[in-house]
Amino acid sequence: MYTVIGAVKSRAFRVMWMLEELGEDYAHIPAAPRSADAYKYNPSGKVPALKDGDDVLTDSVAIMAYLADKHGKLTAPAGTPARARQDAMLFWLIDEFDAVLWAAAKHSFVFPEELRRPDVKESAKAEFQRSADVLAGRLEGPFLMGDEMTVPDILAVHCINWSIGANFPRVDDKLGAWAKSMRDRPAVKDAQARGD
Ligand SMILES: N[C@@H](CCC(=O)N[C@@H](CS)C(=O)NCC(=O)O)C(=O)O
Repeated sequence: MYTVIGAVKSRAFRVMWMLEELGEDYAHIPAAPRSADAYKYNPSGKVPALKDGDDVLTDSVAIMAYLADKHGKLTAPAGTPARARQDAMLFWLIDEFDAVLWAAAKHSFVFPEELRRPDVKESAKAEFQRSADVLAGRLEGPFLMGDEMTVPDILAVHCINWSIGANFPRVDDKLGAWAKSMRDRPAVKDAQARGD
């Protein structure tokens, strides 16, 4: 059985959602970032981590990719052009969504006060809005990569949820309706219930 380390209100939610979609059972340790439990599984104190037998894996996106490959679901097969396109979407989302939200978070509450530059948040919001518009333009099928749900869907929706919590600009109606339909999936509700 898997063990997910990380509070539900952190990037650990991505891994929990993924495991729910896969129908895999897991234990959950709701460790806060930089808590003793977080350091126990990751020397950087970051969450999430995933324990799979004797192996401890870190980084939400690496963990999701590992699980997708291991179970042969929510991914195009490795070594195919479809997979390269899926990975390109994943890395684009890390650059343009996750990194931008994280920069704003660092300058809001992560960095010590003397290192915070609050005006960074304004450019981060503008950058996010531009990227959200690009993503809305690319969304054609029921899922980001077309007919099948894949790992980038989880990453994108988690970042859109994060953007709402961080008071970023609302994404446009098309992207917002899509994100809501993803949020309504039973796997999301089940992962949320594990965190309650
Ligand atoms: N790229 C990593 C980022 C992990 C990360 O920064 N997690 C946050 C919580 S969502 C954290 O643990 N922050 C504490 C810190 O940066 O020291 C991932 O996707 O797992």
